[in-house]
Amino acid sequence: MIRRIASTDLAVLLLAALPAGLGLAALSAGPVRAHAAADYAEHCASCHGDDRLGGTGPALIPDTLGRVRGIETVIAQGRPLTQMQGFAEELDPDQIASLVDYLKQPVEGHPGWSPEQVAESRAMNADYVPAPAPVFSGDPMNITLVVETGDHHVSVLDGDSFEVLDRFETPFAVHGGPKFSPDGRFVYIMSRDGWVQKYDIWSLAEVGRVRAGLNSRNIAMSHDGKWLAVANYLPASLSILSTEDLSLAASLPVTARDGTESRVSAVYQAPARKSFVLALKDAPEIWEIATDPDAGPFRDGFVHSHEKGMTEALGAEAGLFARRRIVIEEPLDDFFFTPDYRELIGTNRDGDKGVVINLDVGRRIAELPLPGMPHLGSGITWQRDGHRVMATPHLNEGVLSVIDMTDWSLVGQVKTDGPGFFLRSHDSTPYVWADVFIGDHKDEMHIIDKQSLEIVQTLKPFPGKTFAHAEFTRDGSHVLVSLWEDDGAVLIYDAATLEEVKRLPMRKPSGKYNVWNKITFEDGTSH
Ligand code: DHE
Repeated sequence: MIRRIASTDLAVLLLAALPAGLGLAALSAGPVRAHAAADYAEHCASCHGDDRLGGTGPALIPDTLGRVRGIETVIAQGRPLTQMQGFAEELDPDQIASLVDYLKQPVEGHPGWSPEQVAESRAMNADYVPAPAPVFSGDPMNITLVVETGDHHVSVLDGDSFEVLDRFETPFAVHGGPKFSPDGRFVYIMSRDGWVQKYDIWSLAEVGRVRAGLNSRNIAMSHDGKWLAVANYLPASLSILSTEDLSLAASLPVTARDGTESRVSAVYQAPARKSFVLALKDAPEIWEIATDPDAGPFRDGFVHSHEKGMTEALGAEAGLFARRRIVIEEPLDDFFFTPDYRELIGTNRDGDKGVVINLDVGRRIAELPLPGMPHLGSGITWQRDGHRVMATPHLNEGVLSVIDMTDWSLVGQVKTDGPGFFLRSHDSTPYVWADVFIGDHKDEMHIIDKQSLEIVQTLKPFPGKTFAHAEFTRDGSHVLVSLWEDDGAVLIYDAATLEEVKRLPMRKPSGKYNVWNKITFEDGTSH
C-alpha cells in the first residue's frame, strides 16, 4: 500500500534536509513554502547563500529582488553570459512560482553584517601590480566609464578616440555613480548587494573588492581621498572603508535621537566641508560625518539653539568621523548641494516640495513648491542672466524646474514630453541634455538652451527604445548617450552640431562617468 505523506510528515522530512536558518519560518508558512525552501536549498543555496544573503551570486531577498523583473524566466532560463544557469529541467513552472514567492518573503530574524563579515569578504587581487604610468597612451583625465548593466561589466573608454581600453566584470547590479580618487587614478564601484570594487585606471586592473553591507544605496569619497563611505539599508548603517586597501575603518549604526533605527537613503561627499552628509530614510534627521579631525562645524562641539518648531542641530564628539545631527521636521531625501556645500535641497516623502537646509546653521531656510517628485539628485547648475540657476527633472511630471539659487525662486519650467531621470551639461556648451526616461517618450533626448529655456532639438534615433543618460567628454566637445537596451549601444554626438559621430555596441549601458568632469565637480554633472 502506498502511504500518503501528510503535509506535516513532509514538513518534518524537509526540515531535516534544510540548511540551518531556512527551516522554521518556511515550515510555519505551510507545505508549499517548505517545498520551495527545499528547492532553494538544493538548487540555489550554494551560490546565493544558505541565508539568501548572497555568495558568489547576489542576495535573494525582497530588498533587492523588488527591482528585478522576470525572476521566473531567470530561474527557468538563466542569465546569458553569467554563472546563473537555467533550472527549467529540474523545476516545473509551479515549483518556480513557489520559489519566487519564497524569495519574496523577508529573511528570518534581522540579518546583520558584522565588521568581521566585512573583513572576511575582502578579496584583494593577488595578480594586481600597480603600473608606474598609464598603460595606454590617451589622456587619463579624459577616460569615461560606461556601466553596462546587461551583463554586469564596465567599459573603459578613451575620451578622445572612443576606443574601448578595457572591459571588466563588476559585482551584480551596480547602482549610482562610481566615485573616483581625487587624482582620478582609481575608481570605486558599488553594487546594490553592498559590494565595493576598486579598479586602477592607469593599470587597467581590479585592485580588490569587499562587501560593505547587505543592501547598499551609494558611495561617497572623502575630500582627501582616504575614505569611502557606503550608505546601507541593511544593516541600517554607514560603513567607512579605507580607500587604500578597502579595510573597514568604521561602521556607524544609524539610530535617530528617539532611538529609531534608520536606513541611509544616500551618502554625499561634501569636500568643501570636509565631511560626508547623510540622508536618513526613516528619521527626521540629516547627519554630517567629519572626514577631517579638525573640521569646522565639529571642532567646538557645535550647538545651535533653535526656534520652537524649527530645526535644530546638536553637537557631537570631536575627531575623525565625528557625527553631527541636524534635526529636521520630516525625513528628506535625494539631495542637491550648492557648489559651496553650504546649502542643500532635499525632497520630502510626498515629493511635493523642495526644502532648503543651510548646513552651517543646521536648519531649514526656504521651501520650494516642487510637486511631481523632483529628482534633485540629478540637478545641475549654470549661470543665467548673471544668476546661478539649478535645474531638476521631475519623476512624475513632464517638466524641468529651473530655480534661481540666489533667492530660491522658481525661474521657469520647461515642459518636456514626459518625466525625465537624468540631466547633463558642461561649462563649454549652451545646452542641457535632458532624457525623457519614463513613459511613452522614453526614446527621446531633449536638447534645451540654457538661456532661453527652449527645447532646440529632440533626438530620437531608436523609436520605442530607451535612450537616456548623457555624459560629456572632458572638454565638452562630445556627448555620450546610452541606448539603454540589452542589445544596446553608446552613441557619441558632436556637442555643437548635435550629429552622431560614433556608435559603440554595449550591453544595456546605464550611467557614464568622465574622470575629469567628476573630479573637478564640473557644474553640468550631478555628484
Ligand atoms: Fe538611481 C544615482 C537612488 C532607481 C540608475 N540613484 C542614484 C543616486 C541615488 C539613487 C541616491 C545617487 C548615487 C550616487 O551617484 O552617489 N535610484 C535611486 C532610488 O531611490 C531609485 C528611485 C529607486 C531604487 O531602487 O533605488 C533609483 N536608479 C534607479 C533606477 O531604476 C535606475 C534608472 C537603473 C538602475 O541602475 O537601478 C537608476 N541611479 C542610476 C544611475 C545613477 C543613479 C545611472 C548615477 C547617475 C549619475 O549620473 O551620477
